[in-house]
Amino acid sequence: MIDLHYWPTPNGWKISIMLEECGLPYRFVPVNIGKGAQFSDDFLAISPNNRMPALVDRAPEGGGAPVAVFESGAILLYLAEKTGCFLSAELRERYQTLQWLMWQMGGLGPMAGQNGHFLLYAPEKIPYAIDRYGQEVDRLYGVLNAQLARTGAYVAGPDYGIADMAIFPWVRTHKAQQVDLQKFPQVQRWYDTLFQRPAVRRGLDLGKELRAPALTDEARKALFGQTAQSVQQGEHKSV
Ligand SMILES: N[C@@H](CCC(=O)N[C@@H](CS)C(=O)NCC(=O)O)C(=O)O
Repeated sequence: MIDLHYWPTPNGWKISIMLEECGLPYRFVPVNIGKGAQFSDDFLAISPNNRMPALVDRAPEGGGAPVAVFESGAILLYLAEKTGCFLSAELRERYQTLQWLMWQMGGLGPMAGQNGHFLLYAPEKIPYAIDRYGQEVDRLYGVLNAQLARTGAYVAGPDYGIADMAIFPWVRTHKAQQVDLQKFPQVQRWYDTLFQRPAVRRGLDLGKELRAPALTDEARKALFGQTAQSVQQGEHKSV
């Protein structure tokens, strides 16, 4: 059995979608990041970066002790290797997928995260930050659009895979990111295709009733203002 430590956010959806696509049985363990659950000792033991998602596989290949994995890109890889699904074994195809997975992890995810922060959560509107991240997100959508025009199908080629599952949840937030998908017809085409997949819908639905309509003061306190000192001294342990 797999334990999925999760909260319904874009990085969490990557893994709920993958688990649903693979049909693997799993148990959903909520990590309420708005209440500081990411700082509990039990969670930090499997995810020392105090971020979700994280996964514990209690029945790993070859047996032995449970395997714990944090970072959504590493978890997608782990599940692809465990199941043999959504990542080709052929060298060129495999690295097509891996490079787009890394593009999401190092580019689209962090940039869209900062874009969303300065648009939605920053206590004051800082035009330079909004322009800086908005422009980079716009550039990344352009790169994605051009790639999807080249493949005519999925991000890494003719087959759907873990790169699509990593990128889709962030594109799901395009409205909040103030990205107009009409500017990116290939992204729109791909987005609509993925959105029709029943497993994608089930993945997006996991824990949706837990999503808070707005950022509360308590959540702001748990999520923002973390420093090297505060995380080492357990200052955010509110639950
Ligand atoms: N690179 C990480 C990012 C994970 C991440 O940022 N998760 C957010 C929610 S989307 C989180 O757990 N935030 C808790 C916090 O900021 O303390 C991954 O892809 O797994």
